Amino acid sequence: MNDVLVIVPTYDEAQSLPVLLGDLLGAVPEADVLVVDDASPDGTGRIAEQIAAEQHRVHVLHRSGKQGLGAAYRAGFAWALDRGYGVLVEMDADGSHLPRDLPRLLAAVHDADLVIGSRWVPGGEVVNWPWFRRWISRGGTGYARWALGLPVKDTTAGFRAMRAAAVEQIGYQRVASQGYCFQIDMTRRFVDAGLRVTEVPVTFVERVQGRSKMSGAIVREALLRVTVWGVQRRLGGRSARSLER
Ligand SMILES: Nc1nc2c(ncn2[C@@H]2O[C@H](COP(=O)(O)OP(=O)(O)O)[C@@H](O)[C@H]2O)c(=O)[nH]1
Ligand SMILES: [Mg+2]
Repeated sequence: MNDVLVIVPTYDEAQSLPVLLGDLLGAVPEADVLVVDDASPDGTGRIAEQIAAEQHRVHVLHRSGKQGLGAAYRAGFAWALDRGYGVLVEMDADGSHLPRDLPRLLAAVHDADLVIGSRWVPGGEVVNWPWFRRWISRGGTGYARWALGLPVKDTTAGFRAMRAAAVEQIGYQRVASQGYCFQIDMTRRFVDAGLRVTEVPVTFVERVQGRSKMSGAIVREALLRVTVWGVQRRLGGRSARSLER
Protein backbone atom coordinates (compact mmCIF):
# COMPACT_ATOMS: atom_id res chain seq x y z
CA MET A 1 0.00 0.00 0.00
CA ASN A 2 1.18 3.52 -0.79
CA ASP A 3 0.74 6.53 1.50
CA VAL A 4 -1.12 8.63 -1.09
CA LEU A 5 -4.66 7.84 -2.25
CA VAL A 6 -6.10 9.68 -5.26
CA ILE A 7 -9.91 9.67 -4.98
CA VAL A 8 -11.70 9.99 -8.33
CA PRO A 9 -15.50 10.38 -8.23
CA THR A 10 -17.23 9.20 -11.40
CA TYR A 11 -20.63 9.48 -12.95
CA ASP A 12 -20.83 8.50 -16.63
CA GLU A 13 -17.12 8.82 -17.39
CA ALA A 14 -16.69 5.59 -19.40
CA GLN A 15 -14.59 7.26 -22.09
CA SER A 16 -12.49 9.50 -19.86
CA LEU A 17 -11.70 7.22 -16.92
CA PRO A 18 -9.38 4.68 -18.64
CA VAL A 19 -7.32 7.53 -20.12
CA LEU A 20 -7.04 9.28 -16.77
CA LEU A 21 -6.08 6.10 -14.88
CA GLY A 22 -3.40 5.22 -17.44
CA ASP A 23 -1.86 8.69 -17.22
CA LEU A 24 -2.18 8.87 -13.45
CA LEU A 25 -0.52 5.53 -12.66
CA GLY A 26 2.39 6.52 -14.87
CA ALA A 27 2.75 10.09 -13.58
CA VAL A 28 2.56 9.29 -9.85
CA PRO A 29 4.11 5.89 -9.02
CA GLU A 30 3.78 6.48 -5.27
CA ALA A 31 -0.04 6.74 -5.30
CA ASP A 32 -2.98 4.33 -5.11
CA VAL A 33 -6.30 5.27 -6.70
CA LEU A 34 -9.89 4.89 -5.50
CA VAL A 35 -12.66 5.31 -8.07
CA VAL A 36 -15.98 6.18 -6.37
CA ASP A 37 -18.73 5.37 -8.85
CA ASP A 38 -22.41 6.14 -8.32
CA ALA A 39 -23.77 3.24 -10.39
CA SER A 40 -23.11 5.11 -13.65
CA PRO A 41 -25.63 4.00 -16.31
CA ASP A 42 -22.85 4.02 -18.93
CA GLY A 43 -20.93 1.22 -17.18
CA THR A 44 -18.05 3.31 -15.75
CA GLY A 45 -18.11 1.12 -12.62
CA ARG A 46 -17.59 -2.08 -14.65
CA ILE A 47 -14.75 -0.50 -16.59
CA ALA A 48 -13.13 0.59 -13.33
CA GLU A 49 -13.42 -3.01 -12.04
CA GLN A 50 -11.72 -4.35 -15.16
CA ILE A 51 -8.82 -1.95 -14.68
CA ALA A 52 -8.62 -2.73 -10.94
CA ALA A 53 -8.39 -6.46 -11.74
CA GLU A 54 -5.18 -5.77 -13.65
CA GLN A 55 -3.72 -2.90 -11.63
CA HIS A 56 -3.31 -3.65 -7.95
CA ARG A 57 -2.98 0.08 -7.18
CA VAL A 58 -6.56 0.77 -8.39
CA HIS A 59 -9.59 0.21 -6.13
CA VAL A 60 -13.29 0.78 -6.73
CA LEU A 61 -16.06 1.84 -4.36
CA HIS A 62 -19.55 1.32 -5.77
CA ARG A 63 -22.49 3.34 -4.54
CA SER A 64 -26.13 2.57 -5.21
CA GLY A 65 -27.04 5.65 -7.25
CA LYS A 66 -26.20 9.27 -8.04
CA GLN A 67 -25.88 10.99 -4.67
CA GLY A 68 -23.69 13.92 -5.61
CA LEU A 69 -20.01 14.80 -5.47
CA GLY A 70 -19.93 15.62 -1.76
CA ALA A 71 -21.42 12.26 -0.76
CA ALA A 72 -18.98 10.43 -3.05
CA TYR A 73 -15.99 12.22 -1.47
CA ARG A 74 -17.23 11.61 2.07
CA ALA A 75 -17.45 7.88 1.33
CA GLY A 76 -13.99 7.95 -0.28
CA PHE A 77 -12.46 9.77 2.71
CA ALA A 78 -13.96 7.22 5.12
CA TRP A 79 -12.58 4.36 3.00
CA ALA A 80 -9.12 5.95 2.99
CA LEU A 81 -9.03 6.77 6.71
CA ASP A 82 -10.10 3.20 7.57
CA ARG A 83 -7.06 1.95 5.69
CA GLY A 84 -4.57 4.43 7.09
CA TYR A 85 -3.61 6.51 4.03
CA GLY A 86 -1.63 9.63 4.99
CA VAL A 87 -2.41 11.92 2.04
CA LEU A 88 -5.74 12.17 0.18
CA VAL A 89 -6.09 13.68 -3.28
CA GLU A 90 -9.30 14.88 -4.94
CA MET A 91 -9.29 14.69 -8.73
CA ASP A 92 -11.92 14.72 -11.49
CA ALA A 93 -12.16 11.84 -13.97
CA ASP A 94 -12.93 13.94 -17.03
CA GLY A 95 -9.41 15.00 -17.96
CA SER A 96 -9.72 18.53 -16.56
CA HIS A 97 -7.06 17.88 -13.91
CA LEU A 98 -3.72 16.85 -15.37
CA PRO A 99 -1.78 14.01 -13.70
CA ARG A 100 1.44 15.81 -14.61
CA ASP A 101 0.48 18.63 -12.20
CA LEU A 102 -0.02 16.22 -9.30
CA PRO A 103 3.64 15.79 -8.26
CA ARG A 104 3.76 19.54 -7.50
CA LEU A 105 0.65 19.26 -5.30
CA LEU A 106 2.19 16.30 -3.48
CA ALA A 107 5.47 18.14 -2.97
CA ALA A 108 3.59 21.10 -1.45
CA VAL A 109 1.56 18.93 0.94
CA HIS A 110 4.74 18.13 2.88
CA ASP A 111 4.46 21.64 4.37
CA ALA A 112 0.69 22.13 4.25
CA ASP A 113 -2.55 20.48 5.33
CA LEU A 114 -4.50 21.51 2.22
CA VAL A 115 -2.96 22.20 -1.19
CA ILE A 116 -5.33 23.62 -3.80
CA GLY A 117 -4.54 23.14 -7.48
CA SER A 118 -5.44 26.69 -8.42
CA ARG A 119 -6.55 28.19 -11.72
CA TRP A 120 -6.49 31.74 -10.47
CA VAL A 121 -2.95 32.23 -9.13
CA PRO A 122 -0.06 33.36 -11.37
CA GLY A 123 0.89 30.43 -13.61
CA GLY A 124 -2.59 28.88 -13.32
CA GLU A 125 -4.66 28.54 -16.43
CA VAL A 126 -7.99 27.44 -17.91
CA VAL A 127 -8.05 25.90 -21.38
CA ASN A 128 -11.19 25.82 -23.57
CA TRP A 129 -13.66 27.63 -21.36
CA PRO A 130 -16.12 30.05 -22.92
CA TRP A 131 -16.23 33.50 -21.30
CA PHE A 132 -19.39 32.76 -19.31
CA ARG A 133 -17.86 29.68 -17.60
CA ARG A 134 -14.83 31.76 -16.67
CA TRP A 135 -17.12 34.47 -15.42
CA ILE A 136 -19.21 32.09 -13.27
CA SER A 137 -16.10 30.49 -11.77
CA ARG A 138 -14.27 33.73 -11.06
CA GLY A 139 -17.42 35.39 -9.74
CA GLY A 140 -18.25 32.41 -7.52
CA THR A 141 -14.76 32.04 -6.14
CA GLY A 142 -14.47 35.80 -5.55
CA TYR A 143 -17.81 35.96 -3.76
CA ALA A 144 -16.91 33.04 -1.47
CA ARG A 145 -13.51 34.58 -0.74
CA TRP A 146 -15.11 37.87 0.20
CA ALA A 147 -18.13 36.53 2.12
CA LEU A 148 -16.13 34.01 4.15
CA GLY A 149 -12.81 35.85 4.40
CA LEU A 150 -10.90 32.98 2.80
CA PRO A 151 -7.24 33.65 1.97
CA VAL A 152 -7.51 31.60 -1.22
CA LYS A 153 -7.85 32.58 -4.89
CA ASP A 154 -9.58 29.40 -6.13
CA THR A 155 -12.14 28.36 -3.53
CA THR A 156 -14.09 25.95 -5.75
CA ALA A 157 -11.19 24.01 -7.30
CA GLY A 158 -11.69 20.25 -7.24
CA PHE A 159 -8.02 19.29 -7.60
CA ARG A 160 -6.52 19.12 -4.11
CA ALA A 161 -4.10 17.25 -1.88
CA MET A 162 -4.79 17.06 1.85
CA ARG A 163 -3.23 15.49 4.91
CA ALA A 164 -5.56 12.71 6.04
CA ALA A 165 -5.26 13.69 9.71
CA ALA A 166 -6.48 17.19 8.83
CA VAL A 167 -9.44 15.83 6.87
CA GLU A 168 -10.44 13.91 9.98
CA GLN A 169 -9.82 16.93 12.21
CA ILE A 170 -12.16 19.27 10.31
CA GLY A 171 -15.07 16.82 10.63
CA TYR A 172 -15.48 16.02 6.95
CA GLN A 173 -18.56 13.89 7.73
CA ARG A 174 -20.46 17.09 8.52
CA VAL A 175 -19.80 18.71 5.12
CA ALA A 176 -23.33 18.42 3.80
CA SER A 177 -22.83 20.45 0.63
CA GLN A 178 -22.55 19.08 -2.90
CA GLY A 179 -20.77 20.27 -6.01
CA TYR A 180 -18.76 23.50 -5.82
CA CYS A 181 -20.08 24.24 -2.40
CA PHE A 182 -18.48 21.06 -1.09
CA GLN A 183 -15.08 22.48 -2.01
CA ILE A 184 -15.84 25.89 -0.50
CA ASP A 185 -17.11 24.22 2.67
CA MET A 186 -13.98 22.06 2.99
CA THR A 187 -11.79 25.13 2.47
CA ARG A 188 -13.49 27.24 5.13
CA ARG A 189 -13.21 24.39 7.63
CA PHE A 190 -9.46 24.10 7.05
CA VAL A 191 -9.09 27.88 7.42
CA ASP A 192 -11.31 28.08 10.53
CA ALA A 193 -9.33 25.25 12.14
CA GLY A 194 -6.11 27.24 11.67
CA LEU A 195 -4.64 24.58 9.37
CA ARG A 196 -2.05 25.36 6.71
CA VAL A 197 -3.67 26.10 3.33
CA THR A 198 -1.69 26.83 0.18
CA GLU A 199 -2.25 27.07 -3.59
CA VAL A 200 -0.14 25.83 -6.47
CA PRO A 201 -0.90 26.83 -10.06
CA VAL A 202 -2.42 24.20 -12.35
CA THR A 203 -3.74 24.05 -15.87
CA PHE A 204 -7.44 23.15 -16.00
CA VAL A 205 -8.56 21.71 -19.34
CA GLU A 206 -12.29 21.59 -20.12
CA ARG A 207 -13.51 18.06 -20.80
CA VAL A 208 -13.71 16.75 -24.38
CA GLN A 209 -15.64 13.53 -23.64
CA GLY A 210 -18.94 13.16 -21.81
CA ARG A 211 -21.07 15.78 -20.15
CA SER A 212 -20.62 18.13 -17.19
CA LYS A 213 -22.83 17.39 -14.19
CA MET A 214 -22.82 21.04 -13.16
CA SER A 215 -26.37 22.34 -12.88
CA GLY A 216 -28.27 25.45 -11.91
CA ALA A 217 -29.17 23.71 -8.64
CA ILE A 218 -25.48 23.26 -7.78
CA VAL A 219 -24.73 26.94 -8.43
CA ARG A 220 -27.80 28.02 -6.41
CA GLU A 221 -26.81 25.77 -3.50
CA ALA A 222 -23.36 27.35 -3.40
CA LEU A 223 -24.75 30.91 -3.53
CA LEU A 224 -27.30 30.26 -0.82
CA ARG A 225 -25.01 28.45 1.61
CA VAL A 226 -22.13 30.89 1.17
CA THR A 227 -24.50 33.80 1.81
CA VAL A 228 -25.87 32.19 4.97
CA TRP A 229 -22.37 31.38 6.28
CA GLY A 230 -21.19 34.88 5.41
CA VAL A 231 -24.05 36.48 7.36
CA GLN A 232 -23.50 34.15 10.32
CA ARG A 233 -19.81 34.98 10.27
CA ARG A 234 -20.56 38.70 10.42
CA LEU A 235 -23.05 38.21 13.24
CA GLY A 236 -20.36 36.21 15.02
CA GLY A 237 -20.77 34.43 18.31
CA ARG A 238 -21.02 30.83 19.30
CA SER A 239 -24.73 30.45 18.60
CA ALA A 240 -24.22 31.29 14.93
CA ARG A 241 -21.31 28.89 14.80
CA SER A 242 -23.37 26.04 16.23
CA LEU A 243 -26.26 26.78 13.86
CA GLU A 244 -24.10 26.33 10.81
CA ARG A 245 -22.54 22.99 11.69
N1 LIG B 1 -19.62 9.57 -7.83
C1 LIG B 1 -20.08 10.74 -8.33
N2 LIG B 1 -19.28 11.49 -9.13
C2 LIG B 1 -19.78 12.67 -9.62
C3 LIG B 1 -21.09 13.12 -9.34
N3 LIG B 1 -21.26 14.33 -9.97
C4 LIG B 1 -20.10 14.59 -10.63
N4 LIG B 1 -19.21 13.59 -10.43
C5 LIG B 1 -17.82 13.49 -10.91
O1 LIG B 1 -17.14 14.62 -10.40
C6 LIG B 1 -16.19 15.09 -11.35
C7 LIG B 1 -16.49 16.56 -11.69
O2 LIG B 1 -17.75 16.65 -12.33
P1 LIG B 1 -18.01 17.48 -13.67
O3 LIG B 1 -19.34 17.07 -14.19
O4 LIG B 1 -16.85 17.33 -14.60
O5 LIG B 1 -18.14 18.95 -13.10
P2 LIG B 1 -17.53 20.28 -13.75
O6 LIG B 1 -16.07 20.02 -13.99
O7 LIG B 1 -17.81 21.31 -12.74
O8 LIG B 1 -18.29 20.48 -15.03
C8 LIG B 1 -16.27 14.14 -12.55
O9 LIG B 1 -15.30 13.13 -12.40
C9 LIG B 1 -17.68 13.57 -12.41
O10 LIG B 1 -17.83 12.30 -13.02
C10 LIG B 1 -21.92 12.31 -8.50
O11 LIG B 1 -23.07 12.61 -8.20
N5 LIG B 1 -21.37 11.14 -8.02
MG1 LIG C 1 -15.42 18.65 -15.28
